[in-house]
Amino acid sequence: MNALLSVSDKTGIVEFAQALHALGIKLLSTGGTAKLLAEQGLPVTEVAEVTGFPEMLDGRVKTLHPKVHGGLLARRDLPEHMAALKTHAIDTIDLLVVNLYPFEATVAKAACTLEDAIENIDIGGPAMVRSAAKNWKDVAVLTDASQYAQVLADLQASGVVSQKTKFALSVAAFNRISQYDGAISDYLSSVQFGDGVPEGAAPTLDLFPGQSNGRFVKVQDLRYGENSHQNAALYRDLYPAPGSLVTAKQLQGKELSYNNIGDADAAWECVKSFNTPACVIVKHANPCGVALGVDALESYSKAFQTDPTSAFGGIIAVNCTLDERAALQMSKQFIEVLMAPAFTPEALAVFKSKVNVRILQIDLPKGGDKPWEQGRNFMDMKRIGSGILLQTADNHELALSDLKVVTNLQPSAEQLKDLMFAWTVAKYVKSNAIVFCKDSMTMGVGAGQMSRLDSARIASIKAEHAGLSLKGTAVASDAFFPFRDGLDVVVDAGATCVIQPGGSIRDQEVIDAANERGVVMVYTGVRHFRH
Ligand code: 93A
Repeated sequence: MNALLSVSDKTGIVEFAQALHALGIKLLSTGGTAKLLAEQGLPVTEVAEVTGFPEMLDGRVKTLHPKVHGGLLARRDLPEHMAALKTHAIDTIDLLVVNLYPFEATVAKAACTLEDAIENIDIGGPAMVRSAAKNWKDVAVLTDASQYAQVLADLQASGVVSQKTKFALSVAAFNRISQYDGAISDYLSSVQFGDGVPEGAAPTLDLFPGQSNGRFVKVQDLRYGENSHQNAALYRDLYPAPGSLVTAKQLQGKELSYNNIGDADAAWECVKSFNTPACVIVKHANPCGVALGVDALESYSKAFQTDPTSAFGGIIAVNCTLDERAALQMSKQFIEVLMAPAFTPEALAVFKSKVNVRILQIDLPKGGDKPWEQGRNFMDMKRIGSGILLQTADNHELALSDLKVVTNLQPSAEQLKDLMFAWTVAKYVKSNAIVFCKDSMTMGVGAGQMSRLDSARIASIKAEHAGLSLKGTAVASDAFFPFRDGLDVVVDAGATCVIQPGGSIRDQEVIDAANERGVVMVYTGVRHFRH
């Protein structure tokens, strides 16, 4: 039996080689490994001696040779294979021990250059591992020192490595190669995406728009997760969409927490839906105030009024330049995160002393037809016990022409505007969502209730607490009213027009109620559940 040993991490290799030698197994090895084994008095043949080629190109070509790969890949059960080995004077290699150049450890070092990383990409090692792992029935392939004991136990017990062990080793080998290649791809992608773009390389974003393919790369470890006993990290798409939160530049403030990032994303996704100045304030992943205005100041002031209590410690996003006037107004409240596409120097100066406020500058998406061009995801995912739920993202955008008026009363132009605004906001509110709006401002938000009726009641109560009148408001419901009771609650509160998907078996009951109460109702034909 012949064993080829070629390891970068030499932990335990001498003892393992001694045990193999004691079992009568012939040892082949590459430069550094061979030297170490020979120093320990072990009889070892250099691969260069077997191939008849010296290691060349600074060691880049050591084992890439038919004498090595033939010995690994030949099927012992096929006479033609064995005959071919004989013709070319190739010996079988029955046991392969390889661990790879330390790519992961190299790039983890702060001082690592692109050249260091490239030199630590192992080519010959993975090639041998793949050959051996493919031919697992005949070759045992060890890719980690933790596997030495089991292989020795097999050999000492029966003189061979069991089929069960060999198959497990083959699976582990392919897993290791996949992990290794993943680390290389992640690192090089980060270099291309980040500041370390090699001279002459085109920026990633224009090269492969939207080709994320479900690959994620780690951005950073987070201090903790949703709660302090949970570990967490932030990953981003390999090729993030321009205008998405992960492309943000943090201009000041403490490190973002897990919850900060989740809430900031909810606020940013909502605020970028509007193409006139808008402000969104988020708490616990739900908008607690959304408004349009002539500028950042006006939209913020309106959004704040919706629910000043909840806005405390909130996440604020605007989709326009944040100037000094807006900054002065905002600085009166406790803010966790502040986001805008641009800040005036005077606005930034306002927050200079408030070192805890995390300020993020995020470019708005370029705009275009594709979700990616709008900074949107293609796919949504949700973890469940031992599984993952995948769906295409909810990127539906309602056009005025999609609306169907189902009541005797027709909406006025103003009502239509508020209905469209309310509908856009409702899309970002957790279900069941009920959103009262007037004059392009949220007046009451009911979120995340198990019954639509309760969401409607909560939205009204919140408006009352904020001292807002719901008289003449527009209401959006993210899904249909199953009964007329929900409609009655919002009309009792003062709503005069309602937007909802329709589609309940009791639609007629709800339409009749709307006509009876003298309000406008329009259908969208789509719903926006968000959980
Ligand atoms: O430079 S390589 O990509 N080319 C090769 O042909 C090759 N063969 C083995 N790297 C190669 N190796 C790697 O060398 C092994 O994967 C192992 O990590 C390392 C062991 O080298 P040494 O025995 O000289 O310390």
